[in-house]
Amino acid sequence: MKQLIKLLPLTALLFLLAGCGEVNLTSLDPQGPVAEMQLSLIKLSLYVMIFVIVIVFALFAFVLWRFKEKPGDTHIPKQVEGNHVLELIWTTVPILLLLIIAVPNVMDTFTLANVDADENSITVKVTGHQFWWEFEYPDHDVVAGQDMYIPTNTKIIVQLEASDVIHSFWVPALAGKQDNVPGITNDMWIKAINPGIYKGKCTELCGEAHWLMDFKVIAVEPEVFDQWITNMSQPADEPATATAEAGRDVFQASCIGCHAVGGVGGNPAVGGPDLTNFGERTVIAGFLEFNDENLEKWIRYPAETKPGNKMPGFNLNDEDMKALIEYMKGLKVLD
Ligand code: HEC
Ligand SMILES: [Cu+2]
Repeated sequence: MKQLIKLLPLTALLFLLAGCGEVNLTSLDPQGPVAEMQLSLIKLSLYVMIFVIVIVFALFAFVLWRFKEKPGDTHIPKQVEGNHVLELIWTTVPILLLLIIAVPNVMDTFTLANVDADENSITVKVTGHQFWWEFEYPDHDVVAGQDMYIPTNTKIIVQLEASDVIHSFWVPALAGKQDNVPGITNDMWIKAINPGIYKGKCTELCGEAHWLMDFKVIAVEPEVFDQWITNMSQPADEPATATAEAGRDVFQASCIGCHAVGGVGGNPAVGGPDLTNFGERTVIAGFLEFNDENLEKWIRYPAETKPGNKMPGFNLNDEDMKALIEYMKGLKVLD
């Protein structure tokens, strides 16, 4: 017991640290109406529970103190079995408390389940793959990998699907999690108030690299989003330099079969993320800091870098590698 007590401060510290972690990977700082509604429901239940616990413990302490057996006690306290007033109180108070929780929950559930389009809503089909994310904009014929661009203050209707196993789409700052299930489309909606980058994670254990299956929701002003959509749906720009042009040749020889750029290439069966705007990513494959060294490491040794992922490694010579990297960094659609 003494040892356990000694461990208490350490445990408390652990819980505190667990709360820090990455910025905005939290439901406690909502950035849109869905997350706000969900947080207010969490708080409401919490307050009701605190109220019940305080009352119950207070009564318990009072009873312990008031009816403690004292030396010389001869009678037992007055018995209350069948007392109508008491029975009424402990039936109606819990009913009232449950109603206080139930009414807003049911009302918000209807609001959250309403995935009907409004005049400026957009639809994004989100497909989970082992171990990366695909974002398709069916109204615009655009596909993007890893980063989900959305316009601010717009209802985004999200259609969740999966190509292999169950994944789960979670962007805590914008909404609670929901599963991507193969063969089923789950609908939800999100809305971001302010421009910003909101971190997301897969939260259904889906295989070896599940823990690295991170993504971002990038919310931009509607004008920027329109620009992004237009540029994503156009053929890729010509490479800016001769080296990048040589890099494009390498890409077309080795990579285009799995990765599309500017609407060309890719393969839904064995493919990888669309790389049209790859130069604008801040991480590679969801988690590796974006720089030349890591990009080379990824292309040469993907299996060691993100164990379990489905990209084969490429043993290119240094000149080809340099050109390929220059080409890939130039894949941008927003300037
Ligand atoms: C057989 C299909 C296949 C081929 C060929 C292939 N890749 Fe990939 N690639 C993938 C898959 C699958 C992923 C996703 C890996 C993951 O994160 O789980 C991927 C991911 C990537 C990523 C990370 C993308 C992102 O958005 O973060 C880069 C960069 C990349 N590949 C570059 C290349 C290059 C360069 C080549 C050619 C030299 C190439 N790939 C060839 C399947 C392939
Ligand atoms: Cu997953």
